[in-house]
Amino acid sequence: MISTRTQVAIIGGGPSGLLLSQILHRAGIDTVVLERKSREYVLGRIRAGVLEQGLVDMLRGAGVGARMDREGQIHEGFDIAFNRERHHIDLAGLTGGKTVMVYGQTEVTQDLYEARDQMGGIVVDEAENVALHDLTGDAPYVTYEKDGEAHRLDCDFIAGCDGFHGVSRKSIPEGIRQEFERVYPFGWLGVLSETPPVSHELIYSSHERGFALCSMRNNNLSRYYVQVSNNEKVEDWSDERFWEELKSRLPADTAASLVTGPSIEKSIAPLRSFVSEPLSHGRLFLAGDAGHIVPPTGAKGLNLAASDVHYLSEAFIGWYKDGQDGKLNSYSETALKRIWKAMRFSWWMTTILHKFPENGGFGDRIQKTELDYLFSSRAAQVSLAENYVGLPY
Ligand code: RFL
Ligand code: PHB
Repeated sequence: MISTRTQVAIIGGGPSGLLLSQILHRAGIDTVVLERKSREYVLGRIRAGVLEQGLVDMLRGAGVGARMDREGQIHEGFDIAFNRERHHIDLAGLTGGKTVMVYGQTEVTQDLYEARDQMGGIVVDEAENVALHDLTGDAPYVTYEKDGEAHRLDCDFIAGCDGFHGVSRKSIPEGIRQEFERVYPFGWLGVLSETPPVSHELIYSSHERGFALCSMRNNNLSRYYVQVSNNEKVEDWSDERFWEELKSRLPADTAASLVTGPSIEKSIAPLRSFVSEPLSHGRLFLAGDAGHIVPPTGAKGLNLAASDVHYLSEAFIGWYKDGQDGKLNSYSETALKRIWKAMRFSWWMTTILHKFPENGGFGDRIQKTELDYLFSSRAAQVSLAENYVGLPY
């Protein structure tokens, strides 16, 4: 058994774990990140694309904002397509100038890995059989295997940043953990293609055939999604079939100007709302997808991971610098308040824009009326916009 020690052991090298490690390192707090997959695998995952101002500021503050500021796109609004028309949501005008940044999660993760390497941060990849021990005592530790050798990592605290399928959440005893969940009867089939985006802003489309989203990564890289039922298989979706389906769900003039091309990535993501409470247990603290999942409709998953990391890094810094445990004790409650607001918003965006097979006549009318009301009411648009650009933290 090889034994080492750190102050904060971080499980998971996704955006939550890497950002937490970067912020703590800059504050003089020692961390080790344990990641189950290879770096190549982590950097190959295509996920989020929309960053709130809060995350943008955090990345800049952590010294990892330079490439984002060069290559990212600031978006002042987006469109909702409905009934063959596009309605503009003027985020900046409705929120007193607030905007979002379109910059891929893949790029954020790459920038964080580079910064960790430059600062000599330790990220152990392909760490297998990670297990958490003695969470409720003063001396927790983590065991894992790397290249066939057993390791033990002693620490003061463990940050569980290992996503929805990780081990950290499951290390909280079942009697203490409460889970709240809604699984939707559909998923998103996503395609990445090296084609110019159909519009310079995002288009969320509500259509009787189902939801569609036109997004992007840069001027020659587009990201498109269509709602599919839960039993669809990605192998059954040729590129041709995908483009036809996407076009059928967009207003005719938008569909006519869509440039298609070969997909360079294609995958189906199920949609789910999920919260595990509390987010801490003894010396274990959960952040990001390890503690909660939102459907991607509101573009909130990565941004919620960032606000968790903000609260958690402040709490650790308070403990190490000032000997204060107040923010550690209140971390779960503080983070959950913001999480539930994003849960509500993501659920609502999902509800108004997707086709729900079980809706029935009444449900369909209410859904159409939600959109009618939204397009005709500035108050409703202000509410959408303030949530989309991100509630303060
Ligand atoms: P991650 O990214 O899942 O990273 C967790 C890491 O932990 C590792 N791991 C383990 N490591 C060690 N031991 C174990 N036992 C482990 N088990 C797991 C994993 O390999 C992984 O590297 O969680 P994190 O860091 O909390 O980040 C969360 C975000 O990735 C996620 O919320 C977003 O991608 C969600 N999301 C979006 N969020 C937004 O804010 N804006 C968007 O526009 C947006 N679009 C999306 C999305 C998610 C999507 N999918 C595929 C779920 C679009 C899609 C299609
Ligand atoms: C994306 O570009 O992947 C994306 C954008 C907005 C969303 C979800 C995903 O709401």
